[in-house]
Amino acid sequence: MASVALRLNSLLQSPPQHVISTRSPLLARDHLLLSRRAPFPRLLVRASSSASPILKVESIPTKPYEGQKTGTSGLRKKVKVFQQENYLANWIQSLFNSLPPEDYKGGLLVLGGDGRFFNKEAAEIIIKIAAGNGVGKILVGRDGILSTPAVSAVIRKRKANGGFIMSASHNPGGPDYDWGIKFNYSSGQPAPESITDQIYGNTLSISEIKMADIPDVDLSSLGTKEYGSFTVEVVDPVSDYLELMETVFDFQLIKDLLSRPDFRFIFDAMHAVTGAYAKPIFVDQLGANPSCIMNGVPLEDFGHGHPDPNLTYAKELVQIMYGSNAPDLGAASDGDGDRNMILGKGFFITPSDSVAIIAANAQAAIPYFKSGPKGLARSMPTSGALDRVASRLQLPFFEVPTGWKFFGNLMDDGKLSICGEESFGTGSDHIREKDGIWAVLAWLSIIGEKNKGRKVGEKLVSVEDVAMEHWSTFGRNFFSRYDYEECDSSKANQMIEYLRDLISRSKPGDAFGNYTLKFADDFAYTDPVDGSVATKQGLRFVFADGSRIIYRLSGTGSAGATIRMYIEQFEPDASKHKVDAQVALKPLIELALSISKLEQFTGRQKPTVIT
Ligand code: VG1
Ligand code: CO
Repeated sequence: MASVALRLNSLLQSPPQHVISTRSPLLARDHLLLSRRAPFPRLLVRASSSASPILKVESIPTKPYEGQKTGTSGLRKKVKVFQQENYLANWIQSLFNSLPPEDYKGGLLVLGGDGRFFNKEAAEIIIKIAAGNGVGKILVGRDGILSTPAVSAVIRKRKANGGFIMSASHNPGGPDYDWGIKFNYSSGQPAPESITDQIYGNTLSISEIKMADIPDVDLSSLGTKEYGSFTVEVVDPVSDYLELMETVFDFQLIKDLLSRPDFRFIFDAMHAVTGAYAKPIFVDQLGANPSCIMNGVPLEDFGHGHPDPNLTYAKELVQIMYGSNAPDLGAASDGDGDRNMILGKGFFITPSDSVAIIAANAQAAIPYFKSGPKGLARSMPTSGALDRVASRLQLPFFEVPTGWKFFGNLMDDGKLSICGEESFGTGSDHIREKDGIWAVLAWLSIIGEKNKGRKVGEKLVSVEDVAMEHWSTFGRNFFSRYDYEECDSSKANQMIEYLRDLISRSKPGDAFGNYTLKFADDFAYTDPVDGSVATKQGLRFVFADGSRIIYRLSGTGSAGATIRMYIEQFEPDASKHKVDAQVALKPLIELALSISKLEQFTGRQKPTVIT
């Protein structure tokens, strides 16, 4: 689809009239948003328009704001920034200004979010601007709730032209914290940079917002409301998504596992959006005990928490899973429901291993993959565990930059089924987003499959057993990520520049401590489907034994700079697989700190988060 986006881009350079006049050839192609929809009336629906029925649209003068550039995943800023007059409205209008009118006029859009503070006001603004720009219908999750994977699922199922996700994902919420907005297009995929760059360009020159003069819409009850030619339908946030999950997984297999008296499961929704999905799916459909859900009510400030399912921020769950009498499988998801963390009894599955283990077991345990996955992919900093599965299963394999948007083209092109990121993102081509609940269902399926037919009282195959068995087959890729959050931006940039310079001076064979350099570079990616190129995607030092050190700056923060340092080392010897990753990786971590002079540049002695 991004190839189409790129072609559209060149069209978008021209004035809109030109786009309208080239409408037929555009519609003849499998183009960006409206490919699956009938043509729409292209007249602007204005008070002065002769079109009928009439929706009153106001033209609101506005001035550009600086800095409305999207990062790894959408536009994220402090709530107070978004609360400035027309700040959100400018971005939404700029988005409509970036799309060919055929891609939204009279069309269908989806709107939902993770329930965080400011979502309610934001939803009303988005609805009015969508109506003001001639959108035909908007589907909104009840109370404005839809997880990121659910938005992707709804867009695909309802053949919508695209959708908005109101979320800053794993960033904290509340009046003093973060808010965010993402746009996905008709395949359910996050908008590629070719579109987000257009939006950013338009935010710098915007002068008018088109807003429909309609009352605030009551989003608390299901049903349809019509305002002239514009319709709002409030939908159940769970049903389309649940229906999809039922086609992907063998629910009976999972039910059988969850009903065993010798198996206990616990899910931490972190007071975020999966709270709305956990009970209907795990309890009502799959028969889990209602007490298995922790923090299951979505709250505007996530209960003062940081809704990031990792060992630092999901500490309540981690304590339970590492405590006495721990459940057999523990899982958590993030603000918008696209991330997941999987834990066994006193055992952490790194996301890099998780995607590899899911891929290795998918065909046996998950009906959606009964003919085997088509191909596998990971983001560059994610460990090479998945590469080993791809090579053993003789599957096409891809390494893409950080950010889910890079997987979509490969999926649309039929090249990719299962993929993941080290940042607790795992998913497949059932939608075009990473999917937290999907990953939990995948793990329940794997454990269910491995224990099928085992009698109560027999030892069950545990999460740890599955990992140990995987490592003994494929070897273990020890992996860790150190995050240094909210560093001084200029100092972080100086460190990156220093490393770029070091890379330019380094050559294969150079010694770095006890390691011999194979190559060092700044990762660049050429999309095999549309040929688009992404550069400066992370600084890599790859050593002769396959060990890697990677540095990048986060593109999702809202204050300062977050430095991410990724460390990986392969260990084929099964007798060493039980070693703690921090112990196994200690020499490489020390080398990474010394190569980068991280402490000198940033003054930080310790990371804020270790994965
Ligand atoms: C982080 C992760 C990246 C992920 C992105 C969005 O980006 O590293 O793998 O795709 O967040 O996840 P960055 O640029 O901060 O490293 V989510 O759950 O916040 O939408
Ligand atoms: Co997220």
